[in-house]
Amino acid sequence: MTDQRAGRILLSVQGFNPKKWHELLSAKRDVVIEPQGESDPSIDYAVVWKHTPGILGRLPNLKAIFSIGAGVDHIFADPNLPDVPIVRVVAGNLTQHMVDYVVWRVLDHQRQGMFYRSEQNKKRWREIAQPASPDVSVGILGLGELGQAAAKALKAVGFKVNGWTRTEKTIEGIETFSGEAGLTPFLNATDILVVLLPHTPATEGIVGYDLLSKLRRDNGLGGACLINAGRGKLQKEADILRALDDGTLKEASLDVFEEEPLATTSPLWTHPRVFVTPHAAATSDAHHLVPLMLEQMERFERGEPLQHLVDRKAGY
Ligand code: NDP
Ligand code: OXD
Repeated sequence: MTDQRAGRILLSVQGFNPKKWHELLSAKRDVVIEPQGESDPSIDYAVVWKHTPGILGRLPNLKAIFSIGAGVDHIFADPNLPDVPIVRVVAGNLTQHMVDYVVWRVLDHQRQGMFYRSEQNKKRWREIAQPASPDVSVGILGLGELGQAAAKALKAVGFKVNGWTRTEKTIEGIETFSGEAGLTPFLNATDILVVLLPHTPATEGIVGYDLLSKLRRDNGLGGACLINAGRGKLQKEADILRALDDGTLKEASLDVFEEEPLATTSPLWTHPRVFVTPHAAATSDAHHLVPLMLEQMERFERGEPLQHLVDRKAGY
């Protein structure tokens, strides 16, 4: 019966239980989790998160790959990736979650949340400076879907906002910098750094000691703060710890890590000025994302172009 339905899907996921994804996708289409044999011509689409490397190369009629996340580094990790369009997640619900996370963490650093939580534990009644938002400059590395939405929300709260991108951009109310030449002036004008870059060969390890040392420390917050919700491979954790311990960095909020899950032995877990979340800033929700993926497949089958395509050359 179900064989009559168009466009069979391979669902290949590692790292979480894809039961919900399977349930929702298979309500409309045939879904398999393993190709049949060495070459499976029956599959049209792949929906993936950290798929088994090489598996997509066994699908000679594959028409498009759908990433379960906004980031696609997990797809490019496959050395045998077939040359078909890659669609990434762009969705209002995911963007809103990221905006909420960024605004939460920026406000916590601005309002000295780490200091006050520690004071409360000691039952100490002591006030320290909390500069108003217009006196704090937030710099966002990456002004894409998520970075721009976060920038607008922070601007609406009252913060000064800067952004850094690969290509030049003009965005009302945001001071923009681009390319290698723009990075140092961007950092020199930033009190709280928010990282919302994709992980590509060009961005790997960018958040190291050298970058952190260029942030503005002589500010009303009492030092520079880091928030990384992009990817763990963007950061060098040993450098972050060194920067925290020598005063280059005051505090950090980290949602992503070089290796996930973060090892229980990592000193980041217990560092008094580090706030850890388990890659939970903006989780892909099957209920919101499956309808968007199915809609894209239908559009494609009607001969319309796919949306939110990844630029293979840029890697994001
Ligand atoms: P986009 O592709 O829309 O935006 C990426 C931004 O990064 C663009 O502004 C781009 O510049 C900039 N950029 C890329 N490479 C460079 C470079 N070499 N130098 C300077 N700027 C660069 O991505 P999204 O905003 O949708 O997502 C960003 C990342 O957030 C994802 O790749 C993913 O890793 C992460 N993420 C994390 C989640 C979590 O829960 N922690 C959830 C969702 C996403 P330009 O504008 O010039 O192209
Ligand atoms: C994503 C993520 O890329 O969840 O969407 O990290």
